[in-house]
Parts: sequence; structure tokens; C-alpha cells
Amino acid sequence: MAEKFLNYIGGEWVEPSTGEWYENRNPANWDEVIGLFPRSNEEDVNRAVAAAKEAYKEWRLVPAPQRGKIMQKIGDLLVENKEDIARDMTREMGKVILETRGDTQEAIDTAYYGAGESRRLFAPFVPSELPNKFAFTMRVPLGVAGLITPWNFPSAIPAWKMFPAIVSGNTVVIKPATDTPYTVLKLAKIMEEAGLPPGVVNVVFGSGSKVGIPLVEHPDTSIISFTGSVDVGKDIAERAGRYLKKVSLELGGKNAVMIMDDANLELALNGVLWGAFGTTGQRCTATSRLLVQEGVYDKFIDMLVDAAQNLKLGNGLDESVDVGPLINKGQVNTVHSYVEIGKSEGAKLLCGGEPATEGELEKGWFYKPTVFADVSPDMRIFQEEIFGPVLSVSKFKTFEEGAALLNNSAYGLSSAIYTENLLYAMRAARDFEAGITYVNAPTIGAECHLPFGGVKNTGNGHREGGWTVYEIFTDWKTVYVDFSGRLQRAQIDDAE
Ligand code: UN1
Repeated sequence: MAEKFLNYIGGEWVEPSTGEWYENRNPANWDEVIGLFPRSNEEDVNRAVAAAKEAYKEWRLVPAPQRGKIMQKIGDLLVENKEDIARDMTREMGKVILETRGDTQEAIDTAYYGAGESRRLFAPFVPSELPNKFAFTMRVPLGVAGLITPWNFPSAIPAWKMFPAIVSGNTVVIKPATDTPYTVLKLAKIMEEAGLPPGVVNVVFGSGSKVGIPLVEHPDTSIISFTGSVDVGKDIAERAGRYLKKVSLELGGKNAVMIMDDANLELALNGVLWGAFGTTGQRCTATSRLLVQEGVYDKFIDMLVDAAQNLKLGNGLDESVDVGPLINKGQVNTVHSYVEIGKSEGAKLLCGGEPATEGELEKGWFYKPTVFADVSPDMRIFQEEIFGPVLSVSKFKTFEEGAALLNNSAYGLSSAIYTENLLYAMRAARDFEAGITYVNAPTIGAECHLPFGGVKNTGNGHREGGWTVYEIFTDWKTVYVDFSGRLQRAQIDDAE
């Protein structure tokens, strides 16, 4: 019998009020049950928000560097448990062990960055226009943060939302993705062990409709941070907008790599394979469009198809495997329906295009790395996020034409150019409509201490990661101190 896990509310591990649990299975092998996780509802959300609200009274007053010390300890415990977290993450999410170690490392980096940031949280001291008067600013926490996280980065994304939120003095209620609850549960245990006071972080497992929406609409959550699809992001923004809540959204991408004739093609090939098929294409930052200049188009496509067909699929715990399964059956269906759409639109299917079911793969949600050539911008496979191992390749003649193709997208998260020419690299940095541009590197692999996010439908203007995430999880307070002992009227007593 699989282990039954519990919600974490007010420092206690508690059963869901529904008395119901759901199964979490390994996407590489359906026979393996990771555990049973609570199917919670609004009542559990209400309890968790009440616990977070109560804990906030004291937590906001804890000096930020003290909060940072706990963050340091969380980082140390994550280091100690890195391999164990990574192995279980591969079991529940499917991506290969090399990548789940990276996912855990991203949480470690974020914890240590937060520990350092706790001693800064800089806020300017500004001269007043009047004599004997000071003006300074402070960063103040917002209150209870409601966090809704996806399954593709089971530890990194929850960490990059929770850690800055709590370093800033907020308390948190998190709803992890239903496909990857176990990793967040393990993070919560580590935070508890590191000495985080009860109620500072609360975890409520369950669905978007039963847990996510009540969290967004709860009058006591002051900020909502969500990473996921555009449709859900818009719904959250609408609901939260009615309460005038702060909302930070990290949504989809349709990221392109542009390869110029002068590029180092071996380097570009490795970058494209890693960007397109790493995490089985299930990253917001995944390379899903490839734009190749006409002089190297045929040659590069041959290299690409040859390499893509040689990627090894399998259980991600096997160190020799390159590509793990998709997260669930729904994702296999979505990916496959896009392959059918691509074919019917007239794109040329060069490899893949079907689920992989040979031998042991039969028991998991595996899909063959897929490449379409001769894709044009009017095709849906050029425009829509697929979130799977499907790469659409298009040809261009000049830099301008390539950049226009790259920018022909409703999304704008990540982008890349491969070239040996500094002029093209600089123009890409300036002209690509994306939150992130890489030069001679793949579209994936953002580092935790830099702003992360995008333009257009990729989000609503916030940047999680780096110092900019602290803008999201704090408000500004402006303080004026008049020590003149008399009434001084700004804009009047100092007027010419
Ligand atoms: C995501 O897919 O939502 O830059 C996040 C990257 C990772 C984060 C991806 N560090 O690919």
C-alpha cells in the first residue's frame, strides 16, 4: 500500500478536510506509485491562509538577516539531500537524473542567493526638498503570498517563489502541481527541519479548481504568483484583479534559435538538441522553433535529424538515458495532436512523430524526438506552445528576415542566436523581442541570480529570479521625518 501524505498547515501535518487522496505515479513506469496525496478543497485553503496570516504577525518583525540565516540552513540541507531529492524527482516527474540534480541545484542557488539578499534589501535614502527633514524608503512585506507552481521544475520554481517571499517577510501558502507534489513536500520537510517557524510556509495539495482558485480569491492573500499556461494565467489575473491583488505571471514560450551561415554548427547542434529535447521539451524556455539561414539549412537539418534519432529514451534514473517520458497521458495526446496538425498543414515530418513504445518504454509516456522542416509562420506548429519534444524548422535569407520570423510570435520568453559575427550578436540582443537572449548558447539554462521572464503573452511584466523578484514580494514604504519643529509645507514653503 502506497504511503499517504498530508498537507502542511501551521507547522502540522494534517489530513485534507475531504478525507480524499489521489495517486501520484511514475510517468516512466505506471506500475510505480510514488504516493497518495491529499485532494484538498477550499476549507483546507482557508485553514492554511489563516495559519499564514497568524504567522505573518511575528515573521514580518524577524530581522531579515535572521530570516536569511534560516535560508542558509535550508540551502545546506538541500545540499545534503540533493541526490535523494533528485532521484525522487525523476521518479515522479520523469526528467533525467542529470536534470533533476540541476533542478535541485537551482533551488540551492536560490536559497543561498536569498540568504545574501537578506542582508541587503536595499532601499534608497533620499534628500528632502525642505530643510531639517529626511526622506527614506523601506521595503515592506505584502502579507500572505499564494503560490501556484507547475510540474516541470518541481523544486526550482517553488523555491524561486517561496524563498524570496519568506526572505522578504511574507508568509506563504503553496499549491504544488498535482503531478509533482512529492518534491514540494520534501522541500517543506527541509524548511521545517531548518527551523522555519510554524505557519510561515503552508502546503495544500490538490487541483487548480478546488485549491488554486480559492487561494487566488481568498481575501487574505495579498499576492499571487503563478507559473503555467496563458489561459490559466489570464483567468488568475482576472480573478485577482477584482481584489486588486498583485499578480506575477510566468506563462508560456515559443522560443526560437537562429542559426547564421557563419555559426559553429557543431556547437549549434549541441545547443539545439539540449534546448529542444532536454526535459523532453517541457520547459517554458524550450527551443521549439529553429530558424536556419539558407546557406547551411540542408546541412544542419541532416546533422540534426541524425542526432535526434540517436537520442536514447528511457527511465531517467539510468544515467545513459538522454530523454525521459512526458509527464502524463494528456501531454502525449496534446503532443501527438500537434504532430497531426503539422502534417496536415504541410510541414515536412523528418523524424519522430509518434509515441515510443518499444520494450520497457511501453509502460511510460514516451514520445520520439520529432523534427518538422519547411515550417511557415502561418502554421499552428510555428505559433502555438506544444510543451513536448517537437521542433519546427524554418529557413531564412537575411538577418532581418530571420529576426522578423523570430519575432513573429505571441510569446517572448527566451531566444538565441548562433553566429561568430559580433554585429549579428549585438543586433540580436537589441532586436529580439524576448525577455532573454542567448548568444552561442541554448534557449534554456537561466541562472537564479538574474531576472527571469518575458514579454508579450509570456507574462504580465514581472521578472522572477535575481534581485527583481524582491520587487515582486515587497511593497515600498516612503517615510518622511521632519525635525524642524515647525510646520513645513512641501511645494509651498520652498516655492520660488
Ligand atoms: C521553466 O521552464 O518554466 O532557464 C523554467 C531554464 C530553467 C528554468 C526554466 N533555469 O531553462
